Amino acid sequence: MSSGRYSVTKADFDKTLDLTHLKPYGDTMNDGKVQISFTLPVPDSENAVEAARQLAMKMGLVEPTVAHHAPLDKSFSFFVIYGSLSHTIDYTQIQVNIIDVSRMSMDETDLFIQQNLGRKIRVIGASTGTDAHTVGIDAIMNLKGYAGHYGLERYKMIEALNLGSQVTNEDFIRKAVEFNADVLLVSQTVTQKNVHVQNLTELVELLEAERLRKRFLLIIGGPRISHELAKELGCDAGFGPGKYADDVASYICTELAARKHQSS
Ligand code: B12
Repeated sequence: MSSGRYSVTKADFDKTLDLTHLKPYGDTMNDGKVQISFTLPVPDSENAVEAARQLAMKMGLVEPTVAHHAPLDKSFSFFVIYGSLSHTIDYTQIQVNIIDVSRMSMDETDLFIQQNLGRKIRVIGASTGTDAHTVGIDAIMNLKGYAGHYGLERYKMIEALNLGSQVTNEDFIRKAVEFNADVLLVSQTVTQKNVHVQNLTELVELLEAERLRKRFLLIIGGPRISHELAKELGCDAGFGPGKYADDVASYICTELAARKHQSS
Protein backbone atom coordinates (compact mmCIF):
# COMPACT_ATOMS: atom_id res chain seq x y z
CA MET A 1 0.00 0.00 0.00
CA SER A 2 1.40 3.40 -0.84
CA SER A 3 0.73 6.54 1.18
CA GLY A 4 2.44 9.82 0.27
CA ARG A 5 6.23 9.60 0.22
CA TYR A 6 6.58 6.34 2.12
CA SER A 7 4.96 2.97 1.54
CA VAL A 8 3.35 1.37 4.58
CA THR A 9 4.76 -2.00 5.55
CA LYS A 10 4.58 -4.04 8.72
CA ALA A 11 7.35 -2.78 10.98
CA ASP A 12 10.25 -5.22 10.92
CA PHE A 13 10.92 -4.82 14.62
CA ASP A 14 7.35 -5.57 15.69
CA LYS A 15 4.93 -8.10 14.24
CA THR A 16 1.90 -6.80 16.14
CA LEU A 17 1.12 -3.80 13.89
CA ASP A 18 -2.45 -4.31 12.64
CA LEU A 19 -3.37 -1.77 9.96
CA THR A 20 -7.05 -2.57 10.40
CA HIS A 21 -6.81 -1.37 14.02
CA LEU A 22 -4.32 1.49 13.75
CA LYS A 23 -3.50 3.33 16.99
CA PRO A 24 -1.06 6.10 17.93
CA TYR A 25 2.45 4.97 18.81
CA GLY A 26 4.21 6.15 21.99
CA ASP A 27 7.10 3.86 22.73
CA THR A 28 5.64 0.40 22.13
CA MET A 29 3.41 -0.79 19.28
CA ASN A 30 -0.34 -0.41 19.96
CA ASP A 31 0.15 1.50 23.25
CA GLY A 32 -2.08 4.28 21.85
CA LYS A 33 -0.17 7.00 23.71
CA VAL A 34 -1.24 10.60 22.94
CA GLN A 35 -0.81 14.04 24.41
CA ILE A 36 -3.64 16.54 24.19
CA SER A 37 -4.08 20.09 25.41
CA PHE A 38 -7.07 22.33 25.96
CA THR A 39 -8.42 25.26 27.92
CA LEU A 40 -11.37 25.18 30.32
CA PRO A 41 -13.39 28.31 31.08
CA VAL A 42 -13.08 27.80 34.86
CA PRO A 43 -10.36 28.86 37.34
CA ASP A 44 -7.36 26.53 37.77
CA SER A 45 -8.24 24.31 40.78
CA GLU A 46 -8.41 20.68 41.90
CA ASN A 47 -12.00 20.53 40.59
CA ALA A 48 -10.86 21.85 37.21
CA VAL A 49 -8.09 19.20 37.05
CA GLU A 50 -10.65 16.47 37.77
CA ALA A 51 -13.00 17.91 35.14
CA ALA A 52 -10.16 17.86 32.59
CA ARG A 53 -9.31 14.25 33.47
CA GLN A 54 -12.95 13.15 33.11
CA LEU A 55 -13.26 14.96 29.75
CA ALA A 56 -10.13 13.13 28.54
CA MET A 57 -11.75 9.81 29.53
CA LYS A 58 -14.89 10.77 27.58
CA MET A 59 -12.63 11.41 24.56
CA GLY A 60 -11.51 7.77 24.77
CA LEU A 61 -8.29 8.15 26.77
CA VAL A 62 -7.54 5.32 29.20
CA GLU A 63 -5.78 6.25 32.46
CA PRO A 64 -5.30 9.92 31.55
CA THR A 65 -2.68 11.85 33.50
CA VAL A 66 -2.90 15.61 33.81
CA ALA A 67 0.77 16.28 33.09
CA HIS A 68 0.48 20.06 33.32
CA HIS A 69 -2.13 22.60 34.39
CA ALA A 70 -1.88 26.35 34.80
CA PRO A 71 -4.13 29.39 35.16
CA LEU A 72 -4.47 31.49 31.99
CA ASP A 73 -6.15 34.24 34.02
CA LYS A 74 -8.52 34.24 36.98
CA SER A 75 -11.30 32.41 35.17
CA PHE A 76 -9.58 30.20 32.52
CA SER A 77 -7.23 27.23 32.99
CA PHE A 78 -4.96 25.30 30.62
CA PHE A 79 -4.28 21.53 30.64
CA VAL A 80 -1.85 19.10 29.05
CA ILE A 81 -3.00 15.49 29.37
CA TYR A 82 -1.20 12.27 28.59
CA GLY A 83 -2.96 8.93 28.14
CA SER A 84 -3.69 5.90 25.95
CA LEU A 85 -6.28 6.25 23.22
CA SER A 86 -8.74 3.37 23.13
CA HIS A 87 -10.08 4.15 19.62
CA THR A 88 -8.61 2.61 16.47
CA ILE A 89 -8.91 3.27 12.72
CA ASP A 90 -9.05 0.81 9.83
CA TYR A 91 -6.19 2.23 7.78
CA THR A 92 -6.83 -0.15 4.88
CA GLN A 93 -10.20 1.54 4.23
CA ILE A 94 -8.87 5.10 4.02
CA GLN A 95 -9.10 6.78 0.62
CA VAL A 96 -8.24 10.43 0.29
CA ASN A 97 -8.96 12.60 -2.71
CA ILE A 98 -5.50 14.00 -3.55
CA ILE A 99 -4.01 16.22 -6.22
CA ASP A 100 -2.03 13.78 -8.34
CA VAL A 101 0.53 16.12 -9.88
CA SER A 102 4.30 15.88 -9.36
CA ARG A 103 6.03 18.97 -8.06
CA MET A 104 8.21 20.74 -10.67
CA SER A 105 10.93 23.29 -9.92
CA MET A 106 10.32 26.93 -10.81
CA ASP A 107 12.46 26.65 -13.96
CA GLU A 108 10.73 23.43 -15.03
CA THR A 109 7.33 25.08 -14.52
CA ASP A 110 8.32 28.15 -16.57
CA LEU A 111 9.56 25.89 -19.36
CA PHE A 112 6.41 23.75 -19.19
CA ILE A 113 4.22 26.87 -19.53
CA GLN A 114 6.27 28.17 -22.47
CA GLN A 115 6.10 24.84 -24.28
CA ASN A 116 2.49 23.87 -23.48
CA LEU A 117 0.63 27.16 -23.22
CA GLY A 118 2.93 29.56 -25.08
CA ARG A 119 1.86 32.55 -22.97
CA LYS A 120 2.00 33.83 -19.40
CA ILE A 121 -0.58 32.53 -16.91
CA ARG A 122 -2.47 35.27 -15.03
CA VAL A 123 -3.10 34.52 -11.37
CA ILE A 124 -5.01 36.70 -8.91
CA GLY A 125 -5.10 36.00 -5.18
CA ALA A 126 -6.56 37.29 -1.93
CA SER A 127 -7.59 36.45 1.56
CA THR A 128 -11.31 37.02 1.25
CA GLY A 129 -14.30 37.95 3.39
CA THR A 130 -13.48 39.20 6.88
CA ASP A 131 -10.26 37.17 6.99
CA ALA A 132 -7.28 39.40 7.86
CA HIS A 133 -4.59 36.69 7.70
CA THR A 134 -2.14 37.48 4.90
CA VAL A 135 0.81 35.18 5.62
CA GLY A 136 -0.67 32.15 3.82
CA ILE A 137 -1.49 33.92 0.54
CA ASP A 138 1.82 35.82 0.72
CA ALA A 139 3.65 32.51 1.20
CA ILE A 140 2.22 31.32 -2.12
CA MET A 141 2.43 34.57 -4.09
CA ASN A 142 5.22 36.84 -2.78
CA LEU A 143 8.45 37.08 -4.76
CA LYS A 144 10.60 35.97 -1.85
CA GLY A 145 8.29 33.03 -1.09
CA TYR A 146 8.21 30.98 2.09
CA ALA A 147 10.33 28.26 3.70
CA GLY A 148 12.72 28.20 0.74
CA HIS A 149 10.02 28.02 -1.95
CA TYR A 150 9.88 31.10 -4.21
CA GLY A 151 6.40 32.60 -4.66
CA LEU A 152 4.47 32.87 -7.92
CA GLU A 153 5.55 36.51 -8.47
CA ARG A 154 9.05 35.17 -9.16
CA TYR A 155 7.99 32.87 -12.00
CA LYS A 156 8.86 34.31 -15.43
CA MET A 157 5.77 32.78 -17.04
CA ILE A 158 3.28 33.80 -14.32
CA GLU A 159 1.70 37.25 -13.97
CA ALA A 160 0.66 37.37 -10.31
CA LEU A 161 -1.55 39.94 -8.57
CA ASN A 162 -1.97 39.72 -4.79
CA LEU A 163 -4.89 41.80 -3.49
CA GLY A 164 -4.09 41.22 0.20
CA SER A 165 -6.71 40.53 2.85
CA GLN A 166 -10.36 41.30 3.68
CA VAL A 167 -11.34 41.47 0.00
CA THR A 168 -15.07 40.97 -0.53
CA ASN A 169 -16.14 38.21 -2.92
CA GLU A 170 -17.76 40.84 -5.17
CA ASP A 171 -14.55 42.92 -5.39
CA PHE A 172 -12.47 39.80 -5.90
CA ILE A 173 -14.55 38.69 -8.88
CA ARG A 174 -14.62 42.21 -10.36
CA LYS A 175 -10.81 42.52 -10.10
CA ALA A 176 -10.34 39.00 -11.52
CA VAL A 177 -12.36 39.94 -14.61
CA GLU A 178 -10.48 43.28 -14.99
CA PHE A 179 -7.15 41.44 -14.66
CA ASN A 180 -8.32 38.81 -17.15
CA ALA A 181 -7.19 36.13 -14.72
CA ASP A 182 -6.85 32.46 -15.60
CA VAL A 183 -6.60 31.41 -11.97
CA LEU A 184 -8.24 32.57 -8.72
CA LEU A 185 -6.34 31.87 -5.46
CA VAL A 186 -8.34 32.26 -2.27
CA SER A 187 -6.89 31.99 1.22
CA GLN A 188 -9.09 31.24 4.23
CA THR A 189 -7.52 31.01 7.67
CA VAL A 190 -10.32 31.76 10.09
CA THR A 191 -12.68 28.80 10.25
CA GLN A 192 -14.62 29.63 13.42
CA LYS A 193 -18.31 28.74 13.08
CA ASN A 194 -17.50 27.44 9.55
CA VAL A 195 -17.15 30.99 8.23
CA HIS A 196 -14.72 29.71 5.55
CA VAL A 197 -17.35 27.30 4.20
CA GLN A 198 -19.99 30.06 4.07
CA ASN A 199 -17.63 32.51 2.41
CA LEU A 200 -16.36 30.03 -0.18
CA THR A 201 -19.88 28.80 -0.91
CA GLU A 202 -20.93 32.40 -1.53
CA LEU A 203 -17.95 32.93 -3.87
CA VAL A 204 -18.82 29.84 -5.92
CA GLU A 205 -22.50 30.88 -6.05
CA LEU A 206 -21.59 34.40 -7.19
CA LEU A 207 -19.30 33.02 -9.90
CA GLU A 208 -22.03 30.66 -11.06
CA ALA A 209 -24.68 33.39 -11.03
CA GLU A 210 -22.44 35.54 -13.25
CA ARG A 211 -21.66 32.52 -15.48
CA LEU A 212 -17.98 32.94 -14.65
CA ARG A 213 -17.26 29.75 -12.71
CA LYS A 214 -15.90 27.78 -15.71
CA ARG A 215 -13.81 30.71 -16.91
CA PHE A 216 -11.40 30.42 -13.96
CA LEU A 217 -9.37 27.72 -12.27
CA LEU A 218 -10.52 28.21 -8.68
CA ILE A 219 -7.99 27.18 -6.02
CA ILE A 220 -8.39 27.59 -2.28
CA GLY A 221 -5.94 27.21 0.59
CA GLY A 222 -5.46 27.57 4.31
CA PRO A 223 -4.68 25.65 7.47
CA ARG A 224 -7.96 23.72 7.48
CA ILE A 225 -8.44 23.42 3.73
CA SER A 226 -8.07 20.03 2.04
CA HIS A 227 -8.44 19.03 -1.59
CA GLU A 228 -11.47 16.98 -0.54
CA LEU A 229 -13.19 20.02 1.00
CA ALA A 230 -12.33 22.15 -2.03
CA LYS A 231 -14.05 19.68 -4.36
CA GLU A 232 -17.10 19.48 -2.07
CA LEU A 233 -17.40 23.27 -2.21
CA GLY A 234 -17.25 23.34 -6.01
CA CYS A 235 -13.65 24.55 -6.32
CA ASP A 236 -11.02 22.91 -8.52
CA ALA A 237 -8.34 22.26 -5.91
CA GLY A 238 -7.41 22.84 -2.29
CA PHE A 239 -4.01 23.15 -0.60
CA GLY A 240 -3.27 23.07 3.12
CA PRO A 241 -0.21 23.28 5.38
CA GLY A 242 3.01 21.87 3.93
CA LYS A 243 2.10 22.96 0.41
CA TYR A 244 4.04 25.72 -1.30
CA ALA A 245 4.10 27.86 -4.45
CA ASP A 246 5.83 25.15 -6.48
CA ASP A 247 3.05 22.65 -5.66
CA VAL A 248 0.43 25.21 -6.69
CA ALA A 249 2.30 26.31 -9.84
CA SER A 250 2.83 22.69 -10.93
CA TYR A 251 -0.90 21.97 -10.50
CA ILE A 252 -1.96 25.17 -12.30
CA CYS A 253 0.17 24.64 -15.41
CA THR A 254 -0.60 20.92 -15.65
CA GLU A 255 -4.35 21.52 -15.30
CA LEU A 256 -4.46 24.47 -17.73
CA ALA A 257 -2.46 22.48 -20.30
CA ALA A 258 -4.84 19.51 -19.91
CA ARG A 259 -7.87 21.80 -20.37
CA LYS A 260 -6.29 23.40 -23.46
CA HIS A 261 -5.61 19.95 -24.87
CA GLN A 262 -9.23 18.85 -24.19
CA SER A 263 -10.74 21.91 -25.88
CA SER A 264 -8.55 21.67 -29.01
C1 B12 B 1 -0.45 35.68 12.64
C2 B12 B 1 -1.85 35.36 13.12
C3 B12 B 1 -2.77 36.41 13.19
C4 B12 B 1 -2.44 37.83 12.76
C5 B12 B 1 -2.49 37.89 11.21
C6 B12 B 1 -1.53 38.91 10.65
C7 B12 B 1 -1.37 38.76 9.18
N1 B12 B 1 -0.97 39.85 8.56
O1 B12 B 1 -1.59 37.71 8.60
C8 B12 B 1 -3.56 38.65 13.46
C9 B12 B 1 -3.06 39.16 14.81
C10 B12 B 1 -4.10 39.85 12.67
C11 B12 B 1 -4.61 37.58 13.70
C12 B12 B 1 -5.94 37.88 13.94
C13 B12 B 1 -6.89 36.92 14.25
N2 B12 B 1 -6.69 35.60 14.42
CO1 B12 B 1 -5.02 34.71 13.98
N3 B12 B 1 -3.42 33.73 13.90
C14 B12 B 1 -2.22 34.03 13.50
C15 B12 B 1 -1.30 32.81 13.65
C16 B12 B 1 -0.44 33.03 14.91
C17 B12 B 1 -0.37 32.50 12.48
C18 B12 B 1 -1.06 32.35 11.12
C19 B12 B 1 0.01 32.29 10.06
O2 B12 B 1 0.51 33.34 9.65
N4 B12 B 1 0.46 31.08 9.67
C20 B12 B 1 1.56 30.88 8.71
C21 B12 B 1 1.03 30.57 7.29
C22 B12 B 1 2.19 30.46 6.31
O3 B12 B 1 0.36 29.34 7.35
P1 B12 B 1 -1.00 29.08 6.57
O4 B12 B 1 -1.88 30.25 6.63
O5 B12 B 1 -1.53 27.77 7.03
O6 B12 B 1 -0.54 28.94 5.04
C23 B12 B 1 -0.01 27.77 4.47
C24 B12 B 1 -1.07 26.80 3.93
O7 B12 B 1 -2.27 26.76 4.68
C25 B12 B 1 -1.26 27.23 2.51
N5 B12 B 1 -2.17 28.31 2.17
C26 B12 B 1 -2.69 29.31 2.92
N6 B12 B 1 -3.47 30.09 2.18
C27 B12 B 1 -3.45 29.60 0.93
C28 B12 B 1 -4.10 30.02 -0.22
C29 B12 B 1 -3.93 29.30 -1.41
C30 B12 B 1 -4.63 29.74 -2.65
C31 B12 B 1 -3.11 28.16 -1.41
C32 B12 B 1 -2.93 27.41 -2.67
C33 B12 B 1 -2.45 27.73 -0.26
C34 B12 B 1 -2.63 28.47 0.90
O8 B12 B 1 0.04 27.63 2.13
C35 B12 B 1 0.74 28.20 3.24
C36 B12 B 1 2.18 27.68 3.17
O9 B12 B 1 2.23 26.29 3.35
C37 B12 B 1 -2.35 31.65 13.84
C38 B12 B 1 -1.92 30.51 14.79
C39 B12 B 1 -0.91 29.61 14.17
N7 B12 B 1 0.17 29.39 14.85
O10 B12 B 1 -1.14 29.13 13.03
C40 B12 B 1 -3.56 32.38 14.41
C41 B12 B 1 -4.95 31.88 14.09
C42 B12 B 1 -5.02 31.52 12.62
N8 B12 B 1 -5.79 33.04 14.35
C43 B12 B 1 -6.93 32.74 14.87
C44 B12 B 1 -7.93 33.67 15.25
C45 B12 B 1 -9.13 33.10 16.00
C46 B12 B 1 -7.80 35.02 14.99
C47 B12 B 1 -8.81 36.10 15.35
C48 B12 B 1 -10.28 35.76 15.07
C49 B12 B 1 -8.58 36.46 16.83
C50 B12 B 1 -9.59 37.44 17.40
N9 B12 B 1 -10.48 36.94 18.24
O11 B12 B 1 -9.54 38.59 17.06
C51 B12 B 1 -8.33 37.28 14.48
C52 B12 B 1 -9.07 37.28 13.14
C53 B12 B 1 -8.89 38.55 12.43
C54 B12 B 1 -9.59 38.45 11.09
N10 B12 B 1 -10.54 39.33 10.86
O12 B12 B 1 -9.27 37.60 10.29
C55 B12 B 1 -7.09 31.24 15.06
C56 B12 B 1 -8.02 30.63 14.00
C57 B12 B 1 -8.86 29.54 14.61
C58 B12 B 1 -9.90 29.08 13.65
N11 B12 B 1 -10.04 27.77 13.55
O13 B12 B 1 -10.55 29.82 13.01
C59 B12 B 1 -5.60 30.77 15.01
C60 B12 B 1 -5.40 29.33 14.49
C61 B12 B 1 -5.06 30.90 16.45
C62 B12 B 1 -5.73 29.94 17.42
N12 B12 B 1 -5.09 28.85 17.77
O14 B12 B 1 -6.81 30.18 17.89
N13 B12 B 1 -4.07 36.34 13.63
